[in-house]
Amino acid sequence: MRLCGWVLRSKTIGRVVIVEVSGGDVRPYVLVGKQDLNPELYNTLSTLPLGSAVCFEGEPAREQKSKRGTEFEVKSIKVYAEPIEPLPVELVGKVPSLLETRIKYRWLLLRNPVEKAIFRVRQSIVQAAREYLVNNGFMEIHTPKIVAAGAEGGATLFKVQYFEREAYLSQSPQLYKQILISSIPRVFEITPYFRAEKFNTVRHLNESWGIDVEQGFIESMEDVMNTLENLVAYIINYVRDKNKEELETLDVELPRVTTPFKRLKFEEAVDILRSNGVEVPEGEDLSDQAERELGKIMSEKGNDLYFIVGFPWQSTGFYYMREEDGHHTRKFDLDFRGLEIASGGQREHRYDKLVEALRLKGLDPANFSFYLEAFKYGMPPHGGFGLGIERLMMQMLGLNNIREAVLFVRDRTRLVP
Ligand code: ATP
Ligand code: AMO
Repeated sequence: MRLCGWVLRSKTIGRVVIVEVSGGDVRPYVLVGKQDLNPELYNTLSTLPLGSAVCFEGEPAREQKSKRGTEFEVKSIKVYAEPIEPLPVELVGKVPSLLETRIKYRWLLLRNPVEKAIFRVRQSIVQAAREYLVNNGFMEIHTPKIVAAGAEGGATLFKVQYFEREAYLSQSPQLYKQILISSIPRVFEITPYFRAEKFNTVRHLNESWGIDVEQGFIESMEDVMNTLENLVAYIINYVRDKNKEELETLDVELPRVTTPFKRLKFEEAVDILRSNGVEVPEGEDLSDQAERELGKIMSEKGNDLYFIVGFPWQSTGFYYMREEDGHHTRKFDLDFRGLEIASGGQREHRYDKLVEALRLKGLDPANFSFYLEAFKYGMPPHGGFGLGIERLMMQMLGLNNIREAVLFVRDRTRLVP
């Protein structure tokens, strides 16, 4: 077989040279050249500069002695490119602890098994999600990322000049996935979210990715929560089964996930926190510190993943259905060890109520006429959610900073690479 990659590490021990090549697998290919057996190959391998791009012909060795990767018996090797400057970062051993360096040189550090493993898990998450959703009758859609109206509040909109008009980068496919429920019963999109989050936190990006789902003809919010918990369980168990090498490389143990997840009413969450001495001001959303505390308390009871349901209407988006009591909404969050990884809920599908909700939230229905029109011609009860891919990765892999979960970071200070 022919395999290709980059020379990651090279070591000569007496008459034996061992070269590690970082290629398509998590673990490197290990090429062994023995002077006594094949002097020509030994010479070529011994003089390969670190970082060279090479392809080799060979077969996996019958005896696998290396702990670092798969050993190959090499028949021939060809060099395609050599570095013209020394590598700017150390690619072997432990990945640099300085996040700054990791972000700047991620494209090169991906030759390191640890860095590569993170993004192979990301790829599996997307693949598992697509597999689960398609198998359950959801159709994959693509909606515009240059939009005329935001759905998640004006404060985090990025403005763009769209010819003579002002437009925005899409914060979420919310309005479009709902519009499509007027003709397709189940849709999903794997999509970027652009949000002008002004602060630097370890769990916010300005360009992040989500798995967005919308489901029509629901009986209640429970239908949507079922879809989300089954999807998350499917994704985590998929990675657990298919990414054993990656998880081992990252030193991560992923317990098997079972459903259903615990449902906690918002007021219950507040009570639990207060009885544990955490202050929660009346009428406010949970602070991130309160969320983390709640995560610890829930994990101790064996609930790493849990829903918080029934948020006060004043703190939620206009599109969530308001309960009869006027105070609560059919909105839920899904938290994973104290971090919100998804939110969603049942939507207001009744035209008049939706117009009223826009007004009550201080928004001008005229700006949403393209959206409202879809509610005039038989819009069924529906609901959905957005699941943050990087947030899910953080909690699955124990990453401390969301910036570790994205190839090219977009935050307040980073626009390159
Ligand atoms: P999302 O914006 O996706 O709904 P979130 O995690 O930002 O999720 P919020 O409900 O907006 O959740 O906020 C939860 C807590 O996090 C709040 O206490 C809020 O003060 C804090 N928070 C939200 N955004 C930021 C930010 N950009 N920087 C610092 N703190 C933030
Ligand atoms: P929400 O605003 O809660 O809901 O976003 C859904 C999920 O997306 C992730 N997320 C982010 N991750 C990193 N950086 C960010 N700046 C960021 N913003 C959001 C989080 C969050 O839980 N339209 C609704 C969803 C719906 O109701 O269908 C929405 O966007 O994991």
